[in-house]
Amino acid sequence: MEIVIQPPEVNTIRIIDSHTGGEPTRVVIGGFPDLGLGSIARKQKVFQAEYDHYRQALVNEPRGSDIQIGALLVPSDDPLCLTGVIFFNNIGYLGMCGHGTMGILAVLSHLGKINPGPHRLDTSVGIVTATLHEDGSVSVQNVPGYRYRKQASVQIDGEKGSGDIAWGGNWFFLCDAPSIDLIPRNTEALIDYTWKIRHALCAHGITGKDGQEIDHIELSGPSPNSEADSRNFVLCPGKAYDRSPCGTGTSAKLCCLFKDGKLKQGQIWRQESIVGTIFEGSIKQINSQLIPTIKGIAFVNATTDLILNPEDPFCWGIPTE
Ligand code: PYC
Repeated sequence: MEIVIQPPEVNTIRIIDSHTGGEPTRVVIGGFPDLGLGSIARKQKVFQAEYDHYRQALVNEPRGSDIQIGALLVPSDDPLCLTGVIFFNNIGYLGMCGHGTMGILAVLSHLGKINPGPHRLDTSVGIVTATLHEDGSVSVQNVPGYRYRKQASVQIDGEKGSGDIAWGGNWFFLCDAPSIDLIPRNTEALIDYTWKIRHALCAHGITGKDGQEIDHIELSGPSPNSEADSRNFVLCPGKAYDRSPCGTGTSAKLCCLFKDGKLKQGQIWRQESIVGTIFEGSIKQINSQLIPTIKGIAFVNATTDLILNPEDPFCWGIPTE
């Protein structure tokens, strides 16, 4: 299917914005340079090497903000896939993005390009199947997840702490919340705390598989909402926190719960975010693989053509470094 819709003018990029549980996704549907042929991972490398200034123009200030996630739709080599997608943020690129995948389906439905049912999307870390339901909600069957290390030790503020290291399409360090309540009023303290964990992991060479950087930190705690099983706070790579319960973070959490015998196959886990939005998650085991599915809903809130004016000193965003 041809998703790309060219904007009417050169030097414009056509985007559609949405949010999923409060977390924004900016889907790029036209006006982006051709990234050539090959896998999504290869196209992502070309994006990074040759067009990183487009990433900055799309998600950084003055057009975006630190919390903005971008999703560039690109053709997939796999004829069974609806589209390929490259996810990016204020500092770089993401493997998978759960809330962003829900946003893409909401956008394609808004454009009349898809009907309810399952749709395969090709990401740089593998194929996911996202099902659009009649009520607009979306279930994302993610790439296989796993717990890489149980209760890895790390010094946080001179005190010994520990957490699980797990893959859910991105790398996560998952630990219990400290004595700071997981409520919006405490976001600054929670950012400080999780940023210290992030630095401690780097300083002590604690990584995911094959030395991959753990760039998301997920705190879990009780929820004041009796409908949720837990509330989380997820620090994203560029120091923004996820307003949604984080699809890949929830996937990583489901794998840990399953391994600890706290969640059975098919059992629903209701993961709440710091702002009170919920994803429903479940896990199934196929042979030795754990396949997480997460369900939520995204709302389209803007359709825009961004203008790339060479006279504008911040045409390519305000530099972040
Ligand atoms: O939903 O997977 C997610 C996600 C990753 C970063 C922000 N949201």
